[in-house]
Amino acid sequence: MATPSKGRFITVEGTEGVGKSTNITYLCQLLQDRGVEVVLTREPGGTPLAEELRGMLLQPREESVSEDTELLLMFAARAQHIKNVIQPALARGAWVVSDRFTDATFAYQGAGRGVDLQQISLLEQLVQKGLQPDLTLLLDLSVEIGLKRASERSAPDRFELEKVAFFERVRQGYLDRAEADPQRFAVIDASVSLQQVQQQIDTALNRFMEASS
Ligand code: Z5A
Repeated sequence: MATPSKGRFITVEGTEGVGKSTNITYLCQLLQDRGVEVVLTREPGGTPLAEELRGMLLQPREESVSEDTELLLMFAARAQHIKNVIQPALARGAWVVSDRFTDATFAYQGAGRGVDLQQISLLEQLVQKGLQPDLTLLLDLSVEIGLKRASERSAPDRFELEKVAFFERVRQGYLDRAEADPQRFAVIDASVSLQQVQQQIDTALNRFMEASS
């Protein structure tokens, strides 16, 4: 299969414990096997400053964090990430694979916390200036199984301390975005075995590469 020369932006999304970290490694290997230069990154984070902001955002704390503070810190980290990592990589023709991007803001801060989606859209325009992922893999899994998988792996961060109802809203927020933009999203059933999840990722990537070559 011919490898497209232009840089592409792929994001991987989903609620807690859906297997993003596990499957991103697989996705990057698939791309490298096709001769693509891959830049693997994540949000919040991806640059030294943005990683500091990530630490502030995820650390459980006694002081309550206002929704606006959380939203603005997410976009502050994103602005730094876009300017210093994503744009330069795309400009030289590399493919950027990001563990989460702005769909997470619409799902967590929007659907989860109840922040007005139009306010998020305004910040999206300000910070991204039209930049959007070319492909988004949404790993979808019941909240119950995802939280169980995540809890077996590490201590909970500030988000993982939220109640099940919060994650149900986040999951629905993601599914609504996928339904509204089926061209960009591929919804992956993450409830099945790792091998079956990876088969679905293979299919989605093949379809995307054929469409963009
Ligand atoms: N956040 C936000 O609110 N707004 C935003 O705009 C952005 C982010 C960008 C950090 O994200 C937090 O930031 C996040 C949302 C918020 N909330 N939290 N917490 P993160 O992506 O760094 O953290 P995470 O969502 O908690 O990711 P995670 O817990 O690391 O999950 P994961 O990467 O999706 O899962 P995993 O580590 O690959 O897999 C979990 C376990 O399941 C592991 O033991 C695997 O071996 C196992 N696994 C994976 N796949 C399978 C299958 N198919 N079968 C069985 N077991 C499996």
